Amino acid sequence: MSIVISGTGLYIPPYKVSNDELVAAFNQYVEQFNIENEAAITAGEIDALKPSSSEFIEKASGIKSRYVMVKEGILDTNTMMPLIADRDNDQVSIQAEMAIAAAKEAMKAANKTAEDIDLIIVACSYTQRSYPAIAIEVQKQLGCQGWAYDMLVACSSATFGIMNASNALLGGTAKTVLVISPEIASPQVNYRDRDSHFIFGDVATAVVVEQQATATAKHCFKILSQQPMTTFSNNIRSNFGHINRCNPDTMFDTDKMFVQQGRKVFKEVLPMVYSMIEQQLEKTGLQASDLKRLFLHQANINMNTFIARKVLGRDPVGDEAPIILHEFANTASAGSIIAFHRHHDDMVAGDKAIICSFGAGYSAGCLVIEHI
Ligand code: CO8
Repeated sequence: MSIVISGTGLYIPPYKVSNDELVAAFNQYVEQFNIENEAAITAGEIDALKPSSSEFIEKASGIKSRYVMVKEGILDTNTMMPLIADRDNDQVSIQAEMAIAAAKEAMKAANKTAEDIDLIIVACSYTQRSYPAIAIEVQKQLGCQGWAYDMLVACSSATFGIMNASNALLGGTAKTVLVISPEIASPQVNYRDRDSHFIFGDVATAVVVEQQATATAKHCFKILSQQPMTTFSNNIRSNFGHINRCNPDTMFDTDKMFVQQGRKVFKEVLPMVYSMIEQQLEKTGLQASDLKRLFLHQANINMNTFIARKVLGRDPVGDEAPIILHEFANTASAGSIIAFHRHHDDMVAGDKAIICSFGAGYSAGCLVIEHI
């Protein structure tokens, strides 16, 4: 049985935050902090905080701006988090709302209606609650039958989700699968941390996965090979979880947000990823020169350029390895799918590509695909 990706969808949140806006708020916070703590800083008890800069952010990461679901609060030095209002249980939750919008676009691209979908996988870095699953809420709102579940593998959630979809099709437990990645990262960003205040944005992506035999869309991509992998690391970590409330003294500490050793991640993840891509190409009997496009995880432009150069043996040209970081920032597992969504319209039968994720865990996932 051949499995294809037959549609993609993208939901862009309503608000944009530029580097300049974030840096202005951060630097105002730094100034306030240093004034308030002047005595302790002078006594050498604590270090003065250093300012951030838009130039550094763009050069180090390639990020120019990001989208967020709620902007209110992020730039206010007294809050520095999005002020997301609670919704009643009978209202659609914010994460389901994002997921539904992306899902509808993917279904349209794949020529599918709610009756066709019999499995929904919500695959992302965080879900706003543990139960009922966001995927089951989306299932109800879309009017689909079958089954649905949530899964979390940080930046590799979308690729692992597509692999799970493919396994469900092969196992006969589903006929048409929606894999949705509503990444609402902004609540987990420490906007007071110079090293990471600029990294993330919110977004939702969706893909439809089905058998080649049922696919009717204009752009269908057969999955030639797929490989997930994980290896434990504390270098990207968040200790946020349901146990936090059991220690009121530490429940709001900064380790409950996104924390990383960015340099270490950069150095350790790169070799892991390009050797994985090489293995996948070998497994499918392909050369790097057979690839029309590399849809890579979007965490850092220098990382993407390095991987593309290593795989291709030269610098990528044109949109061979598309970058969406400048507009969206790091959107965790949605990044490689946004690149795929935005840059596949010109692909024709026989064109091959990879979709590759990498991030916290560590985790990495690689799919080799071919336009049929
Ligand atoms: N402004 C100005 N200067 C700064 C700033 C700033 N904001 N931050 C750091 N600097 C300074 C540093 O102090 C340092 O100065 P000095 O040389 O004097 O010590 C200098 O700039 C260089 O600092 P770095 O070495 O840290 O800079 P890098 O070039 O390494 O860039 C990056 C930092 C951008 C973080 C980079 O290391 C990177 O992108 N690494 C890869 C990280 C990565 O891929 N992580 C994956 C995370 S995504 C993921 O797994 C998903 C998790 C789940 C989702 C979470 C949602 C919230």
